[in-house]
Amino acid sequence: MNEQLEQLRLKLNEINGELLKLLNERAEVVRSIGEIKEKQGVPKFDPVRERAMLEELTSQNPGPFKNAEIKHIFKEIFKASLNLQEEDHKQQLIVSRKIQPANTVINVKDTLIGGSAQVMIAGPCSVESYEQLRSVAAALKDAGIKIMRGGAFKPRTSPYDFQGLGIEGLRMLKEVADEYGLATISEIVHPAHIELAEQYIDIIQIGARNMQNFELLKAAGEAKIPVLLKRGIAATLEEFVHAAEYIAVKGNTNVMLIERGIRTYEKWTRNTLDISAVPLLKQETHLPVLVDVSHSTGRKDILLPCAKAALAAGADGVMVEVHPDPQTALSDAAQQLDIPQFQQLWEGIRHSGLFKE
Ligand code: PRE
Ligand code: MN
Repeated sequence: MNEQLEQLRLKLNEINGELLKLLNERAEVVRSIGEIKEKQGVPKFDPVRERAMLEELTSQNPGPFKNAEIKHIFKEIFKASLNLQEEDHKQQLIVSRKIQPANTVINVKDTLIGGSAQVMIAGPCSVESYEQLRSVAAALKDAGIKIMRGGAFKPRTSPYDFQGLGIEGLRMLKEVADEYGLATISEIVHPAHIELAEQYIDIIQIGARNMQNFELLKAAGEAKIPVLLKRGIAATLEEFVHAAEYIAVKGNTNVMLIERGIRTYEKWTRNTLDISAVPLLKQETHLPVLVDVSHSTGRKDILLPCAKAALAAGADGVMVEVHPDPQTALSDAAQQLDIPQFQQLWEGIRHSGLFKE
């Protein structure tokens, strides 16, 4: 009995081998068809052809498999074949690791982002006054932090909320950053302001609400300075990466991606920090990946564990909002750290053993 079973199984092994060979032979033919379709510019998926094959197969089917089962099996074969054709001709993005295996390392006033060291970017949500900027700049300088953020153009949920100081805010940011030897990052919201930004700031931020503002992305692609692209509040990683591609394809490949939380049903945080975005973006692209712990959480009390998680997940840096007197801040008052809280966070990060300097 056992011997008979053994014999039958040996026979099945042989048939499996034959099927495997045939399936792969079929796959080679499918690939050749894919080449022709690609040259002719016709779609790879051909439902009419698939239906004709299924009809022919079922009309010839001697059993014992029922027609429904034969259809099911062959549909799977067609699906795998189509995948093969699409995979062969998939458009590779400039920002993808397949095109460039090595990390893009961005030099911002001699601070390298995306290399072996991780960076901290900090500063107020909005530029409000010289006094405010100087307090933060002095604290950053003391802490050895080289890049200061500060918003001058603020796309706010309500048109009645503080909209930022605009170009004057950029001027103030530059003046104070120069005094303290810091590099700056600020959001730009209008394509016409990109050239102006180059005069005042070191990194252009494109905000979450503008992640798919394609004209702005194209304009940033013409800029000579790096771009920090924030993930949209409801953007998939696929959309995020394609938004970065809009910038890269125009010639500016100095693009950094920043996860800033996505919208979910959770209310205990302002947004939900998608930590899996970090390793996925690092895997799929060669761009530096950062995490904005302030906007993703909207809170002050869980920044250290979130920053540690980001660094452990392979982020190239962390961004946080700091204000000398958060209660009076003109935007994002609830989430900005005061200077002692910031210093405590920074100590915690540096002593965690996770921050590579
Ligand atoms: C094939 C693959 C995908 C199409 O949807 C239809 C058929 C197949 O696997 O048989 C081959 C093919 O591309 C074709 O015959 O045009
Ligand atoms: Mn803010």
